[in-house]
Amino acid sequence: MRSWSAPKISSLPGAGLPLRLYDTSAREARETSPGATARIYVCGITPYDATHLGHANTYLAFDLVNRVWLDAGHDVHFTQNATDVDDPLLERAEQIGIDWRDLAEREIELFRTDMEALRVLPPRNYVGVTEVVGQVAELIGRLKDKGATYEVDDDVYFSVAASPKFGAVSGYSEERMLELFAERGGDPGREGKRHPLDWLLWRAERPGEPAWPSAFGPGRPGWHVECTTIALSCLGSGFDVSGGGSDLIFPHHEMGASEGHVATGEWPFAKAYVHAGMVGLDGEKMSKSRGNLVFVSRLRGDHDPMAVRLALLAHHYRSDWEWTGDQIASAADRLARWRSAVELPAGPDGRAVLQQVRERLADDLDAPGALAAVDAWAARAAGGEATDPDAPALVRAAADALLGVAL
Ligand code: 5CA
Ligand code: ZN
Repeated sequence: MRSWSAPKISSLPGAGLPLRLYDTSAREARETSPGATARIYVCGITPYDATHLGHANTYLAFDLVNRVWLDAGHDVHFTQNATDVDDPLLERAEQIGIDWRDLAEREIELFRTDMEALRVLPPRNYVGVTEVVGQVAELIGRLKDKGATYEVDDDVYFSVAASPKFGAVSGYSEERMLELFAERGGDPGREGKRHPLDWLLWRAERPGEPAWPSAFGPGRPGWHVECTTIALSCLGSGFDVSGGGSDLIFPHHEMGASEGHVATGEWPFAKAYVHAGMVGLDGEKMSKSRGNLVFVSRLRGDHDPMAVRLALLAHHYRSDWEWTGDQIASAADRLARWRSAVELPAGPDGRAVLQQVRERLADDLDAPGALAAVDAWAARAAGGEATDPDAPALVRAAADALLGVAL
């Protein structure tokens, strides 16, 4: 499917630093060590509603990963899916009386526009699940050949007993897994399953639902196997980072890793699992199903998209935080201060601020620390420190290339 347009990235002098990221499966921060090409898969939207600030926050975190790797001299191969056929999408389409394909297309297009406005670098492969249903069925066939699947009525399940690595990503207890599985689209109580945590790979056709032909009869992919298929076919196993919000740790990334491992015999499926915190509103996680959403499209109608970007970057990507209306005003102030400072004929040492921004971002994406470094420079420039005539242009370039903020 069409990706979105790439913003131009300013070039910077010198070289960036190796990136350390908190890896959920290692339960500590570790240095990423990509080859010449760094490979990253970031789970995309389920396109039944507009992009909210929680989504944007997650995608900005991985945009920083992309930018830090580029700055360190890597080519970045970034892949993202769109879950363009799934229960919530079908339900919403039915509710509002439009074709599910039209709903998905409309929301994906709005998502592209939002990502462009926020200057998020586009994926090299932007893949809708409906484009790869045949490949998903093939992967399920491979899992079947390994004896990892069984059927309940005509639905195909993955047998958790077939996965020696199950639990390695989240490290959660079985009790916690069962709780989250029930909350997040799983069916622990379904009769006929061998283990409550076994998960759906292929959902047999139901009346009125879309279906594709397959070796297991007509139906559609289960959720986790879509991402496993797309990641394997675009990036191959052992890719550098699998990313998403922390609500994807379990079951999604846990189950996807097991599928990848059993299908290929290779481990790790991803070298690091990286998760962004949840953005809330009024004490609850911002989510489409709860309806407590602040849409990017609405916010950027009233404010400079660069202020929206700065408002999100003001929080560390791993923290859970609450959106409040005043945050956009302080981000707009910050943007104005930075913009005036880079218009000055000179400022304090620009190389020093570039080094600080690089260091802060390389340290598990400390964006608030990077913002503080630019704040301090801008304040000194505004106060009349003018030792370096190259500094304004260099700070402008650093804000653009590393933080994605066009001044
Ligand atoms: N299509 C699946 C992934 S394969 C999905 O989770 N879609 S989603 O539309 O629900 O979420 C898209 C991305 O935004 C996911 O990475 C999810 O973890 C993240 N996300 C969802 N809600 C929030 C939130 N409130 N705060 C931060 N990130 C969120
Ligand atoms: Zn996914």
